[in-house]
Amino acid sequence: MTPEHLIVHQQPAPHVAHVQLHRPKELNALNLELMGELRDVLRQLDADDQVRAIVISGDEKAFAAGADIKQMADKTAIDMYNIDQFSTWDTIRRIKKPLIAAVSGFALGGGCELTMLCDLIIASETARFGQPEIKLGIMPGAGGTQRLTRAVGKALAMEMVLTGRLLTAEEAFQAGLINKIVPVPLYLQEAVKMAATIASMSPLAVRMAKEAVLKSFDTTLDEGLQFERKNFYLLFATEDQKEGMQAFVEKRKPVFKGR
Ligand code: CO8
Repeated sequence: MTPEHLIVHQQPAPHVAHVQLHRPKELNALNLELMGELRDVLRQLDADDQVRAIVISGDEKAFAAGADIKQMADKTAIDMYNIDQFSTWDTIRRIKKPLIAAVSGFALGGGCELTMLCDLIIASETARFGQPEIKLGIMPGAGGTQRLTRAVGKALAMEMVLTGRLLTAEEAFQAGLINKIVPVPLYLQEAVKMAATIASMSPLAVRMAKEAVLKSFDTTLDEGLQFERKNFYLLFATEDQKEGMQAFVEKRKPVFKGR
């Protein structure tokens, strides 16, 4: 079924897909329908051998201004419990291919949390990152207290979560939240370029490397090192490892096939 709140741009670069959040009048506020569509589209792209990296963007004014406040306003705790919206987020967390957020304008609340669920963040100069839920009498619920703290440290995370202060792109970059800042007309192009670079690598190596980096968030150093080592050894079972090393020796570009 064609999604209503997303636009899927096929192949802006070889083996790259681009999913655009598309509720422009609501600053791409993440209602349940949009998040359900995003989960389904990402699952399809994850299963598509032609896709090796996925860019997620909004538009120039907003990546996403958060969860849809109007949809949540009159919900009870039991409604929220029954809706169980975070199972959608858990599914997105398990997407194996690299996700690159291309952010311009507002990335607030759930929008900021969605960028942090991605593996890399490219921002325009106008990007603003924040967790302003405290101003609504709630708190972040989709990883904002956990991923933000791991990314920027306790002092800044506390300030953002407890006061709702937004970070400029420059502050987000200085704090280590994002990878790169570019002028507004280039933010999407730059994210696609980053995705294309990743898509030119061995997809199996990319997948196992992503897995290993993410593992570092929820395990001990000892277990993480064991996990890394197993993935490292496993890659020597791939044709791509033979091709990558042979190409280096022969001074040519490797052609990775994902086997
Ligand atoms: N939800 C619903 N509608 C929104 C949202 C939102 N989060 N943000 C903006 N809109 C709507 C506005 O109501 C307005 O609609 P209308 O024209 O019908 O009045 C339209 O988008 C344009 O917005 P503004 O007129 O307010 O635009 P401004 O440029 O003046 O201001 C701001 C932009 C500063 C971004 C402002 O809109 C704002 O403060 N938005 C709310 C930001 C916010 O508080 N986000 C956190 C939401 S709570 C949350 O994310 C919880 C996360 C945990 C669960 C995650 C599950 C997805």
